[in-house]
Amino acid sequence: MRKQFSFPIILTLFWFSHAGSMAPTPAKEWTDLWLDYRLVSNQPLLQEYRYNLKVLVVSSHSETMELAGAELRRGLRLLLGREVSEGTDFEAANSLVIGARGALPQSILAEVQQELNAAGQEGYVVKTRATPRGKSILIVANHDVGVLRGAFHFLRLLQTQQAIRALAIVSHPRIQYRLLNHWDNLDRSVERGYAGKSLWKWEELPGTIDPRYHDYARANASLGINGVVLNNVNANPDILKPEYLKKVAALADIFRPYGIRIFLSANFSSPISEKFEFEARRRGGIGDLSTSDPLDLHVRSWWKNTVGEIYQLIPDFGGFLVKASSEGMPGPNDYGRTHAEGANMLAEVLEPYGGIVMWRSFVYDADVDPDRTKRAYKEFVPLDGKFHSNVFVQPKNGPLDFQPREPVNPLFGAMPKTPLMLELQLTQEYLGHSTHLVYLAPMWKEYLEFDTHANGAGSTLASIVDGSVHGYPMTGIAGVANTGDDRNWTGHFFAQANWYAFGRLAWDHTLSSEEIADEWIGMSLGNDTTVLSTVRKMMMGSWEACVKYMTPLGLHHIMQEHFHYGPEPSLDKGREDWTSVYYHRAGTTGIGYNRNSSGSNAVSQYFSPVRERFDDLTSCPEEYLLWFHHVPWDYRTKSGRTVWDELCHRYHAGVKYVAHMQENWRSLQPRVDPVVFELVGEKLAQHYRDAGIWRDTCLTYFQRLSGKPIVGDD
Ligand code: GCW
Repeated sequence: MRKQFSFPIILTLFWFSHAGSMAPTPAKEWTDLWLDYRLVSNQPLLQEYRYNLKVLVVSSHSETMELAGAELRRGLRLLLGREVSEGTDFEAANSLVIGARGALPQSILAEVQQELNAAGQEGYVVKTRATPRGKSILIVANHDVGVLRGAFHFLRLLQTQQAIRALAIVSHPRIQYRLLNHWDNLDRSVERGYAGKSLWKWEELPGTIDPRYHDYARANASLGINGVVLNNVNANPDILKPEYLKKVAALADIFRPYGIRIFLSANFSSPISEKFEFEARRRGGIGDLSTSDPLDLHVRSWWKNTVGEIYQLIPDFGGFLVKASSEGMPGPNDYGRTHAEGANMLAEVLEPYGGIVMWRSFVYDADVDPDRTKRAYKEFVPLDGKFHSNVFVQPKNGPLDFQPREPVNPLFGAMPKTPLMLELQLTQEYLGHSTHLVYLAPMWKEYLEFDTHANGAGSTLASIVDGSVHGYPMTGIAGVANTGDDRNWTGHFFAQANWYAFGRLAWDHTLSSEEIADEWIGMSLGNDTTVLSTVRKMMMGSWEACVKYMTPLGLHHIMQEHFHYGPEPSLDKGREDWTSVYYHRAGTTGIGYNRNSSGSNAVSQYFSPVRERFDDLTSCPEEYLLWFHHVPWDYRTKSGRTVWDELCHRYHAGVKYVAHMQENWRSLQPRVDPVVFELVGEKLAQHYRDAGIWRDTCLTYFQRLSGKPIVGDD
């Protein structure tokens, strides 16, 4: 039945069925993401909010302050169900006063001086204030963009139905560069994108401005994301041509008032003439040179001119993200130069403008080591201290490639003199694309909280990335975006939560996954307590379930080649070709990749005592068992089951969890928006089918090697 209704028909039916009722609940506005302010349902709170929020006082006028004012006006109108009046009296009771330092009267400044100092360049203060005539609420900051972020924070309090009687919030980001990386191509395809085409309509820009650019910037501003890399790291050199730079500049103009700077991925061959035809990714560039050797003076001046042109158009351009000498992309290695020489050449020309280079460490040159997971460390650690001060090296969270679960990338902690920008992946390349419901915050927290012991106990990944361990002069975090032009932005409604969670953690990595889930659910699905507790439970276990039905016990990279969605454990192209059998190393006697000290010794790249913990079979966490060890099929795991039985158990448990999610979701039918209910239900049905395929394919394949019966109850 369900499938007979197309999406617009469902919407129309829903609208008609509610059109005559007293208080129609509109179908969820997809474009608003977590910002579709709905009337506060808790009556006492609604009265309290209405009483306290009668007047809005906006202290000054700039594009950013206009945005903050408009957001509050709209938000309050929808949340409180009535207009707030505009005022100019900073001392009025029951008012909301917003302003940046320079525009605040002395009386207010004197009261918030300390908090403003603590809020820093990017943060804000939200504070209840006693005026001579009663109470007011201040949203103040050192700069306008802080006020905008504070406005979003304040609205979030109302959306999640928090008390606002005595506010004393000072918030500032723990990490300086908080970026989304788009792997968007100029033809609007998106590498590893599962939510439609690219948001950037290059063919229309700069003349036509899609309103979604504003919606996108608004959503990011609500999270405090302050930079966007527009194009794929497998970069097309054309992005640096003047006609494209004009398009980029148009986007920069839109994003600027939201506190978001533009960055671009640069192709290392850009200075080379297009007449030079190379293979696939090493195509010619857009310049007139025959080389892109970073030490060549012509190459350096080509970049200098190009960067100069960029800053003419985009005075606050952020800098370049570079994938070089990696997966066929050109780079300094082509000329016998190091990554540092390549990165520094770009850093030098960006430096006078305050621009930075983000140089990815995702390299795995087969000549470096037979174990792919060891290669980036071996290439990059010797370069520590050789990069210019405006260069980040950007490693992925794990040493392989965004697997459902990996141990932490050992580069973190091993480059104390080089700021490392953590790269996470929001788009679910290896975690079920936009079909599986997988809440990624618990995974990111597992990485962030992992203690590397780089500088003794307490050297968590988060404290390396935020600069507290090595005192980095700049700090950064990047997330590979999961957005596209799909109506719901991310393909799966629940994938919006990963965008949200990334932004929140980038701002404050100490937030818990539960807190973030609660915020997102409250803002996106409402504050019904049953909805909150049921959806939170679904989300919180969803990543662990995905690990179980895909790659339990430390298995990795057994996905279908190229597509990376379904299982293909039998994929074999010879040992050194990094296909499934290279990674799982399953045979008739056992399973797992021996990376301990008797094997590839990848464990040696970790700090003591992590190294010893991973090295020793008995102390190695079982989550990474088959990542670091090859064990016989009869090896006893901590549960008392053999490794074979444990694999069976986990594959079954993972799939069962998806069935539970389906049941839980069904139970929410009367409580959530019907369109969301329907579409998520359909996704979950496919999720369940495909998780079953993972379980059956993997267990059948491994069984042929273990020779043991598949155990488990379904
Ligand atoms: O995981 C691999 C992906 C590639 C991606 C590459 C990278 C952008 O399969 O699609 O290319 O990682 O991170 O550079």
